[in-house]
Amino acid sequence: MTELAPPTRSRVLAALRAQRIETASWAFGNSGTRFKVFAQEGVPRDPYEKIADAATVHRFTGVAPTVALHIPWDKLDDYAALAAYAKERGIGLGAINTNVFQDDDYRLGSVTNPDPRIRAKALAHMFECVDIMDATGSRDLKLWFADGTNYPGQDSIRARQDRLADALAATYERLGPAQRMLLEYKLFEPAFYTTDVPDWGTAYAHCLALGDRAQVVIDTGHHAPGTNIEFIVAVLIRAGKLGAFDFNSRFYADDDLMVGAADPFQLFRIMCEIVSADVLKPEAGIAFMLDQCHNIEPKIQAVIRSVMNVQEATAKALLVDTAALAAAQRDGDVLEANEVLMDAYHTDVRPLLRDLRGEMGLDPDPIAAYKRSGYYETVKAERVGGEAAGWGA
Ligand code: PSV
Ligand code: MN
Ligand code: MN
Repeated sequence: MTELAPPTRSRVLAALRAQRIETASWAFGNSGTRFKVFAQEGVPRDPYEKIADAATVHRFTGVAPTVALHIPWDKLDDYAALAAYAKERGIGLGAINTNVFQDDDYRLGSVTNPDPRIRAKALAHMFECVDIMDATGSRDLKLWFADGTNYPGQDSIRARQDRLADALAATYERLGPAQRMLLEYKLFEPAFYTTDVPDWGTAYAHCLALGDRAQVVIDTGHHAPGTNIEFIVAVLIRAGKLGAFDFNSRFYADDDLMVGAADPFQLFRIMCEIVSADVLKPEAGIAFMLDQCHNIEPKIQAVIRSVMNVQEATAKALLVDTAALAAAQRDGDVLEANEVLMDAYHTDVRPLLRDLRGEMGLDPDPIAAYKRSGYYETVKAERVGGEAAGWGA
């Protein structure tokens, strides 16, 4: 990398130092496809051990100070005790994810189910998750609904939207003043004909009707191939409705592979929208979370790598020469504008990130440091005969 001018260098380093990436508890447990879950040694046996793994990621990266929970995968009697344990380990508890998709009752949907008894059960779970947020001090309630239909005529599309709106409104009412509701969309799966929240437009329309504390989650794996995700990012930022990302990468559908693995250029383009709108800083309120499954690769190491991938894309976005870009755009110089962006993308930012880690008192190479630490060998020896609930359960 050519030498950066000192003001640029300190601006970029300050932004990277302030960056926050939230890990997910379920990334540390066993997961797989519908064909096979490959069990790994040393996986956490309970939410406490997942927290310990998340704290390990933070210890080596310095920018992942919170971990999201999924209920009931992380069900406990005492969430305040879990929050205290996390604090002891140097991290906090992040978003609370609801789970209204893994129960036989939800065959025809949860909050959009035609049966009012099932809808009430799903709503009660959402309220329970807000109670958990009260105990953990979490700011965000994250909602993803597997609801939809498989066959034309199976149910009324409009009636299901009405039921969804009712459940969201009741949950929104239950939130405290410092709490937010984040609504995630997904094109398809498990429903194959209609999905009740299939796209950002539907999520946006519901959030708009609810109020300021309802915002949209962009899961990068939840779109049709070829979708321009950075366009969605730009539109939602402009509307003040981008609440969070679930980062992961995909080659085909909702692959949940490591972010930045399939398409690092897409991740860069997304981060360019974030940086250019000045919403990278935590105070801007956008949560950058990982929602991934590490089916065949070592999990903690994969989460560390994912954090580093996000940092690399962010560093490149921060290096875009904004003055040169603005001038090229003003002049209508299409190729020059594109080249300014590509120059930043092609910069090798790894030395800069190594320097950042050094300045933060971290090992410049988090993966090597993690491997040297012997953490995995220790937990492998300790954690025998168990497997935490999660996708693999
Ligand atoms: C659904 O595919 C999803 O992306 C939602 O965020 C779930 O809560 C999550 O996966 C669990 O991995
Ligand atoms: Mn997700
Ligand atoms: Mn998903």
